[in-house]
Amino acid sequence: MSIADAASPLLKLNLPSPEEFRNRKVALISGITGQDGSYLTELLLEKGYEVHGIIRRSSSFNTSRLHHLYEDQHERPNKFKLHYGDLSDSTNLVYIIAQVQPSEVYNLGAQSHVKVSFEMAEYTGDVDGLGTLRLLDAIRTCGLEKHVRFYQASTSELYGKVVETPQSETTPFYPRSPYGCAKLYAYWIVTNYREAYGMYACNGILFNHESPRRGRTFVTRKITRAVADISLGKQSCLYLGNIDAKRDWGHARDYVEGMWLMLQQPEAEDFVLATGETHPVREFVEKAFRTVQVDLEWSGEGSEEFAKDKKTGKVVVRVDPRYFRPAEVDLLLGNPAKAEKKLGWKRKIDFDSLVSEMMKADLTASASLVEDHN
Ligand code: NDP
Ligand code: GDR
Repeated sequence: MSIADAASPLLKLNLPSPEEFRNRKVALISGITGQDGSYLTELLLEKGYEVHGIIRRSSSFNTSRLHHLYEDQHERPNKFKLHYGDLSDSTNLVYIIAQVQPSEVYNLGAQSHVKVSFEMAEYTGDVDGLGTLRLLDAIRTCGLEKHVRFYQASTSELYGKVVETPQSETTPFYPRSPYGCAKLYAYWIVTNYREAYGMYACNGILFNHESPRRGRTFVTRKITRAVADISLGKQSCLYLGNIDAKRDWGHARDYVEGMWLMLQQPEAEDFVLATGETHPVREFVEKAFRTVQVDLEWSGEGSEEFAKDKKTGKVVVRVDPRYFRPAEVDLLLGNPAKAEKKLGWKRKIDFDSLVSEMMKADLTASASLVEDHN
């Protein structure tokens, strides 16, 4: 009697050597419709890759961030393809991997909202944790584990409760949400598959990164949209949760370049991408209002805190405990020294430029909506 070898592939695809395979430059992105997916697609198409993305079937339009790239495809056909799929569906992932035969896989797909993960803990664990395992196993099932380079969207949420600052690749993890716990599983399964099966698999431990394409329920975008609407008289007040939380905020465009760099190294390693600066939510709010010539005056304390426009005396910001989290990550501050040294990566866009770019985009969008309705 013999026991089957857990490391042997199920499918035997007719493959060239790993070196020849890499020259094909075919990328597969899960989470392609998200903020990072759209910037990464732009970057890879510019670099001459054929880009494939996994999209979820949705009753509403979910490819708005990719629209401009799709249009471009009339000029460069066959370079960009979307496939219906889901990180909760193993068979579907095996099918996509076998069909696309990617040389690089970027696993960006996730239920990525920390507050929502408290309400949808099991789902978040399934997609963000087990979904990563499913994608890794789909690669192995196809016998591509020595051919594919794998990027995992790990996160500074792994650090959670402050153990040390600044946080680096060697800082111990202490996640504070179902999202953080699911991503911790994903982090370790990536590490395990690298060690067990010799896969080129990396964790990019990325600190918060934002842009005009940031989802509207994350705090930065919620602020810039509201400030734009308030300045145009379309909204009266912005309601926020913990305005004392501090984050290390960079720009998504810089961070996707770091993802790509991680997959171009001689050996797979994990890297922190961060700016090395931290700012409270309150400061983001103040900076955003300043771009529309509003100075704030804060009053009250804790859940009673609010801010008035100094000129008009109107209350334009209020704390609303509904947005507090059952457990909070108070302070994130990353140390990107390893990425700077080994990848030659450095963020280019600073905090002030990030706020002003987001504000400009939301002012334009809000103003054009006014016209549409008129
Ligand atoms: P977004 O929330 O903007 O995008 C998430 C993507 O995942 C969307 O394309 C979404 O599809 C897709 N997705 C959600 N559920 C599933 C599923 N069940 N199967 C397949 N795809 C799914 O996130 P970001 O672009 O900001 O982040 C990208 C990744 O990086 C995420 O994994 C996130 O957790 C991680 N990360 C993000 C950081 C940040 O600051 N932005 C920092 C560190 C890590 P749909 O459009 O249909 O909803
Ligand atoms: P985060 O981002 O939880 O860091 O996760 P988010 O923008 O949601 O929150 C940042 C901080 O702001 C505080 N906050 C509020 N947050 C939201 N969303 N809405 C509010 O009204 C509000 N008021 C205050 C939060 O409490 C928190 O402290 C993001 C996601 O992109 C993750 O996927 C990623 O892994 C991490 O960044 C790094």
